[in-house]
Amino acid sequence: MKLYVYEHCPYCVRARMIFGVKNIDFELGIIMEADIETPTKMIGKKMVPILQKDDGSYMGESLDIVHYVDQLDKPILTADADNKISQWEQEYGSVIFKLAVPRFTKADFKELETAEAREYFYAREEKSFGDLEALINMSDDFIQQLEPGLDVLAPLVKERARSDFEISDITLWPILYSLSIVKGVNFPQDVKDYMERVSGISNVPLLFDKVI
Ligand SMILES: N[C@@H](CCC(=O)N[C@@H](CS)C(=O)NCC(=O)O)C(=O)O
Repeated sequence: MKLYVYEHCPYCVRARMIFGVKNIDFELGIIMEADIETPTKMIGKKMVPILQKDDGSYMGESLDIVHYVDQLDKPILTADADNKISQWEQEYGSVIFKLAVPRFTKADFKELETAEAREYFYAREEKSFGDLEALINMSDDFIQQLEPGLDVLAPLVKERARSDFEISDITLWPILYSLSIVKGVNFPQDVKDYMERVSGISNVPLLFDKVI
């Protein structure tokens, strides 16, 4: 199977995680940001992640891919989402993306390796988020808004360490993956431990080496 992604994309991270957690072999393919044609041929629109199954057919939508891969052998994602984690994602996801997305546009990701791709991505994200430089300049305020949320998250993820890997890990961890590109965030130790532990079992590296 081949999974097509953008490296920065948190939805793509969801799909990468299930392969890592279940230790299933797959090939990782990168689609360039300005490439409209390739994904459109596969699933009818410019969107990733896209899974190419062994029969050659394509599947989009991160959670559909996650569940498809999970059910290939002994499903592990049997529990419902943890409500407290879902609420936390709702409450703090938006400030995390205001911090992470402007940095994604400046970082060293494979899908941004050409000037055309980076320009395309910058324009795409400005359309969704507004002035990206203004967001960068507001980083201290956003970090201040976020840090109480990380304190709320600490006991929740500590608890997660005692349970099996679940769908809430698939939805929460990519948000923390995104946050790991942001310089100057004080992660409570339990959150840092969770980020590192799930990175290990998912085989998806965090972005600490790219911090901006
Ligand atoms: N609902 C989709 C959302 C995926 C998504 O929004 N992917 C973004 C990249 S992070 C994308 O492909 N955006 C359109 C584009 O590249 O122009 C899923 O869960 O897979």
